[in-house]
Amino acid sequence: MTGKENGRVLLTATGMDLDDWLPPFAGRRDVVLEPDGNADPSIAYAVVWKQPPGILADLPNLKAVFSIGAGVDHVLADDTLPGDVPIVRVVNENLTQHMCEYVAWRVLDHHRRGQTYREQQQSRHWRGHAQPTSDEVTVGIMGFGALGNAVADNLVGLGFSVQGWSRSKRDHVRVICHNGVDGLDPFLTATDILVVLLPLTDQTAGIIDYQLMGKMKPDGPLGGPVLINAGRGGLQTEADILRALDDGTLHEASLDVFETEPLPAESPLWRHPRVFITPHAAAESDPRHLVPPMLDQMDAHDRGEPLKNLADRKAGY
Ligand code: NDP
Ligand code: OXD
Repeated sequence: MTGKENGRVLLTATGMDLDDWLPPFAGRRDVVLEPDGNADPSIAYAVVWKQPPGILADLPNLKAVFSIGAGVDHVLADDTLPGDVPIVRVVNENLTQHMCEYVAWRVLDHHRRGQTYREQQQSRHWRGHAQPTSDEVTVGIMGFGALGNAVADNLVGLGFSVQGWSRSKRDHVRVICHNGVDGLDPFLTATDILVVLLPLTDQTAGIIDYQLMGKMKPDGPLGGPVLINAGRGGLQTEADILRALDDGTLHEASLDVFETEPLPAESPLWRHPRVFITPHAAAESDPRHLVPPMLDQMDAHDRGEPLKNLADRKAGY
């Protein structure tokens, strides 16, 4: 096959450079960056990151939309999205590995007092601090799905005590699992480091607020609770994070995602001495690893096989 025989792929994104996404499609499917006219019949699949609203509205032969990320909030934000088209999200070893690395890096940096030692280095101050072992620290993973489970396995391997919180009941041999609204308080009160890996939905928007941070274990071995958010910025209230940091409710934070991205230059988070910022880079979507399985799924679907890793549109993730 040259790619001509198959339906074409619409590749569209906002705020992201697509140059690296084109080569992996070569020889398998033709890619277009814009539909030919309003009701382009040649497009069978769309691969999207924050698609321009309306671009998917009138494609008569659109069979599925592939999200460029694990989250699908950016796809569902488009009110004109056809109601019956399946949405495939990313569940991929490479992306998972990136997230495991990011979370291990941030957890270990807070655990090993990275910020304190960086400040001491600035003033050439030579002083060691008492160091708890990892099993004395409880990491609570909020959002215990594909990424949360892999991150948990990795942290268990590093010796941390790990808990998970999900919507439905989950089990894990080495992780204490909590779920639902009733499970949230017991999960939070035992947590020293909160790792947020939730999707952004109507239920989770704004969940990381002052009240929630105030429920975390106040007197743990790290000098206070730590927040790591690698889920979505819409999950957090940044004014509450600043308030919690400044009144001691929260000890430190690592934030990869923000209410507004890019994080505006005037945000006080940039300058806060106990906040570590990365620019939504915890787990980049690498086209070399993500496009081949997307193409395989498109071919399989054309042969009549069911799509894998479908988002539940009603649940919003
Ligand atoms: P999954 O869908 O596999 O897991 C989501 C988890 O969140 C599940 O455990 C789910 O519960 C839980 N959850 C959803 N809603 C609720 C709720 N209302 N209450 C309690 N738990 C809830 O997603 P992934 O693990 O693949 O990805 C998670 C998120 O990570 C993505 O949606 C995306 O926003 C973010 N992400 C960020 C990246 C970055 O670079 N910063 C990169 C990749 C992803 P249940 O198990 O019961 O379904
Ligand atoms: C994702 C992301 O959802 O990169 O995969 O944010």
